[in-house]
Amino acid sequence: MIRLFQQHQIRRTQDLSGIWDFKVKDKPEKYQITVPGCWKQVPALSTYRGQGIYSRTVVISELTNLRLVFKGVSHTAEVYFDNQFIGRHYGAYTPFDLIVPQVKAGQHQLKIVVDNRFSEQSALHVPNDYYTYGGLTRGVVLEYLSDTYLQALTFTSHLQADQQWQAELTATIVNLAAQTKSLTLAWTLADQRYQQTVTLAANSQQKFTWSADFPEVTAWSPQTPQLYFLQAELIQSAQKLDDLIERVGFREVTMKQTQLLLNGRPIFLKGFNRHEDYPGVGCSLPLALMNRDLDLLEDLGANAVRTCHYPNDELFLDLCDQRGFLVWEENHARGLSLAQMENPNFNRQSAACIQEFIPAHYNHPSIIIWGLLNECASQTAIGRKKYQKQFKQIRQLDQSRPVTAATRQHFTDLCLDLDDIVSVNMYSGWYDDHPVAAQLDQEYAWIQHAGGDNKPLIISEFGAGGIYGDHDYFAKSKWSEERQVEIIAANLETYLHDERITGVFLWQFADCRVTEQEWFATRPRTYNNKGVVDEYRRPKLAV
Ligand code: ADA
Repeated sequence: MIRLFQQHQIRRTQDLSGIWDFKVKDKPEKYQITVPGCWKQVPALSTYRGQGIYSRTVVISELTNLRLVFKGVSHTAEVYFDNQFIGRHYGAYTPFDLIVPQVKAGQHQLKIVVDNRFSEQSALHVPNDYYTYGGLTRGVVLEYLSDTYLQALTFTSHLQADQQWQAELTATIVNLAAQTKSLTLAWTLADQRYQQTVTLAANSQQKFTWSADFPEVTAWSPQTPQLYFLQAELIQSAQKLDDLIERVGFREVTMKQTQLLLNGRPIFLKGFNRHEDYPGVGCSLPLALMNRDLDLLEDLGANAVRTCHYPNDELFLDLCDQRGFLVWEENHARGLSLAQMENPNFNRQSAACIQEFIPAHYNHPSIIIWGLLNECASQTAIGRKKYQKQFKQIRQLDQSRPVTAATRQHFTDLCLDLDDIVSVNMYSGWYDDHPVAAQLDQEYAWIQHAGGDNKPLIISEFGAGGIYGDHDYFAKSKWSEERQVEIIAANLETYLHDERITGVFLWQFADCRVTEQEWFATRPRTYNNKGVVDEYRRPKLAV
């Protein structure tokens, strides 16, 4: 399953989830492996970093253009169809698709060589305070495409002065044929219909728009997460050629001075940072465990999640849409130094990640903030140029959401003027041994002069390590559950009662695995232990 709703009623699709053949490159052993999944599920491969080969046959029932959709391969994929190389993709956390034209009916061979090694070639996947797993970690789908097909739909809603909703819609249509095509594009949304004639030149791609008022709809909000199906169909001489369905919510995110507004009303974000990680399944959580995480977050009183530090599986975003969670979704990057940002592949790989995830996730009403470059070199002039570039690229792709970058360059950050929302990671009581309120006051005073005045302020990380089961009632030494409680409580008491703050994201929801060699010395058990639940979601005292 790749989405929580059906995206096509006309286009034929085949979910390739299941058991695939797998082997490690240049080794004879063969395994039967689950897709989606990480190869660490196989006991013999639980720490393997290298190249792995996934293969399976697919049966095609009629001559067709075939589209292969990969929701996430960690971290580099080379795809072969009937032993012909058809494409390559870098980056574990963004979807990509490949088209094989005019495939004949019958059996065909699909092979994907997956690589999760760190090297100069990889600027974003580096040894880090989370783990880069290997595998076809998110869903894979095969689609039968007509020559002319709907590539994407976007939906943007706006609350007008009379409190009525208006929406701007776009459809991107591709014509693979060598002739011009004239078709009908039929839209349906919230019981309204609209049709237009569209003409596409041979081998072209074009955008078409529809804009309308929707006086009867219910707004999407955490209290009423009302969703609507947006459907577009391509019709030629009464024959339906293709369709695409998106699930959307009418909601608007704006800012008024230091406030963040949802549908015109101020909101306060009570959030957690969450990594996609779970023992046994790595980053490839099945739906049941994703949903359980949201149950636990709801139980903790949270209304928001930050997808630190990369775009998430769309199934998780679908759940957030459905359950009314507010999401800060982030471009892939964590703690990159200036030298790492100067990797010759950094600009290209970052731009590709943004180019892939923002359009793919644009329609999720739950996403209310885009984030970028968590704790990278924002204190340097060269770093600033790279921040500027990413802010610009995101804003070109989406003007409807605020953009922010979480910083820990206290008093030296050069990029606060670029933010729509200022976001600071504060570890008072853990790394920094000073009183929470006094530190916040100093930070606040600096922000006002560093380009962050009159903007909403979010404490995007705060927290403390606590090892599940480690108790030290009297001394409350660091790493004990008692000390973790004390530090989190002191931070929360300050932030939740301070009117200058628009939201908090606790670091972190659950303990997550880290890259071993580079991180073990400061990360007992080779886990980042700042979760309020451990990796199995067993509650610590902090809960
Ligand atoms: C940073 C970083 C997190 C995590 C955290 C920590 O703020 O953004 O990914 O590494 O520190 O635990 O130190």
